Amino acid sequence: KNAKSLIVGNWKMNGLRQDIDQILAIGASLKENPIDGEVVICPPATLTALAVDAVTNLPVKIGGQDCHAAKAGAYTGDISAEKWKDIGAKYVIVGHSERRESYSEDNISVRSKAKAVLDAGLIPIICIGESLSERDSGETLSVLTKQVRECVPEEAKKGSIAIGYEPVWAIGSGKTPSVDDISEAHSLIRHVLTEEIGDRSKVTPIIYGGSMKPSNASEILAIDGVDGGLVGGASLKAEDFLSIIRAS
Ligand code: G2H
Repeated sequence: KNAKSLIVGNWKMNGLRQDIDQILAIGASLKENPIDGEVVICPPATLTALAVDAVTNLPVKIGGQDCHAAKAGAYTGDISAEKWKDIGAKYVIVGHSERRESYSEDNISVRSKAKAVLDAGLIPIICIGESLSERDSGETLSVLTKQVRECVPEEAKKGSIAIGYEPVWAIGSGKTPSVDDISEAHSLIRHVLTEEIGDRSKVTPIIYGGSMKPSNASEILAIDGVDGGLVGGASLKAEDFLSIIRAS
C-alpha cells in the first residue's frame, strides 16, 4: 500500500448530542490501542464543534460533510471551508453522490468546493463513482476518468486530498462490487490521478465507500490499491465502526 490508511465515518443526517459518546468510545479505544492510519468522523454540522472538543487528546479527526465554494457571504444555510477550519475540522467531504443527486452538484462545482477546502488548508475527500446504468452500459471506467479529471483541482499538486470511490449503486444498498471490480476502479483512479497531479498521487489515499460493514471490511480493505474506507451506516455505532477500523 502506498498511501497512509484512512477510515472515514460519514454520519450523513444522523446523530444527536448524546451520540458524541460514540465518538468518545472510538477515540478511547484508538488511544489505548492505536492504528497505523488516520480515523475521521464527519457528523452532521450541528455536532461538529462538540465533536472537535470531544476528541481533544484523542486520535480522531473531525470533518464536515460538504461546503460552499465561497469563503463567506449571503448563502443562507451553507457552510464554507473557512468555517470548518475555524471550528477545528480537518477534512471536508465534497461531491458525495447524495449531494450530486439531491442538489444537482456537478463535477465543476465539486472541483470548486475541493479548491475551497484546499485553500482553507483542510483536506477534501473528493467523492466519485458510477451509477448503476453507467455500470450496466460499460461506462464505469470512462465515467471515473472524467470525474477525476474534472473534480480534482490544480491545487492538489501541492496540498493533500483523498479520493472516495463510491459506486452509487452500492451506497446504502447492501450490495458491494466484486474484489476485481474494486481493484480495477482503484487502479484506474490512481492512474488518472497521476496524470493530473503527478507524484502526489502516490501519497493520496483512495478509499472505498458503499455498504462497507464489519463482515466485509477486511476483504475490501485488503484489496491492493484500497487505502481505506468511507463508511456510512456502519459508522454510527462505535462497536461496528471500531471493528471496521481494526480490519484495516
Ligand atoms: C456511501 C457510504 C458512506 P453506506 O454513502 O459515504 O454509505 O456505507 O451507508 O453505504
